[in-house]
Amino acid sequence: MPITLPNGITAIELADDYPALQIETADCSATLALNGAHLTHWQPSHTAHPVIYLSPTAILQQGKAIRGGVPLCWPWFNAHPTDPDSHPSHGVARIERWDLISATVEDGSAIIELELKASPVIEAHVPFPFQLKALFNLGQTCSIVLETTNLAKENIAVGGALHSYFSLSHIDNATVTGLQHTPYLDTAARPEKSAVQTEGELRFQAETDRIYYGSDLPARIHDAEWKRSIVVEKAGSLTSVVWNPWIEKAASLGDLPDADYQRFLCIEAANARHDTRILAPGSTHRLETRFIVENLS
Ligand code: TA6
Repeated sequence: MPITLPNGITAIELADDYPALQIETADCSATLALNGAHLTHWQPSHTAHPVIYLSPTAILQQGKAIRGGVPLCWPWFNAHPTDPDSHPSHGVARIERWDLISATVEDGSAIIELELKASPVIEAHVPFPFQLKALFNLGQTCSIVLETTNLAKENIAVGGALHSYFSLSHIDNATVTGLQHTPYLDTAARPEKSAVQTEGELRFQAETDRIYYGSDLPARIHDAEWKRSIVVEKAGSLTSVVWNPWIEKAASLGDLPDADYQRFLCIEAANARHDTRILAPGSTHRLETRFIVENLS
């Protein structure tokens, strides 16, 4: 990493040739891998448990997505819209090495900017020139911005998600509020089916894979055991995804311990399905999310 790092941010390796930044400030502890510009850990000083879940069997290898943390899914969400067999699920940004552009510490928060530069792998999957930046503000709260600028002479289509894995004491202790009366697509159902959420408190007893439509966040994850709520905000997104793989799907994932579906929940700020954005030449789209932890008395 050619830039000079300030006090509070140090360069580490999470595995051989797998560089990351370790952030230790008065306000938080965090870890940010350069592969995928992937936040793998964030814990503000006022909460006793990590906020972001990371699989203990996550694969830390170039070209592989990290299970857990906040994968930056770009420039499509889930399967490639037209040729899923030729392109990686959730795009290329989360599997490629990013460049560190700047890192500062201001008032207890680490402010870090990374950029994804074109590479043969990316050019094989992304048919347009772009600028892609990831901006992190890590302190008492956590903000992430994925900023796409269209460098092409024609419109481009950009989808994706900030695929945030939140750490739980146990899925049975977790409820989600803020999504009542919101329409969603149940993509775990076969065939997929549309519905409207009726319950004020969403609980989890099976595989849950829902794309909520509308500007439906903030949502709150309440953890009764850890006596905290995680507020998930977003901007630049009209679809939110709530995902837990549950037993069978968890067992099928080689980079997740079978029982660990009990230890996380994903709430994602997304540009999924019809919310894929069309960017005119020279225009910019910012997909944003922010996490706030509230301790419950
Ligand atoms: O965001 C939910 C989802 O699209 C699920 O359908 C599931 O595939 C999950 O993402 C994880 O995808 P990954 O490619 O990281 O295994």
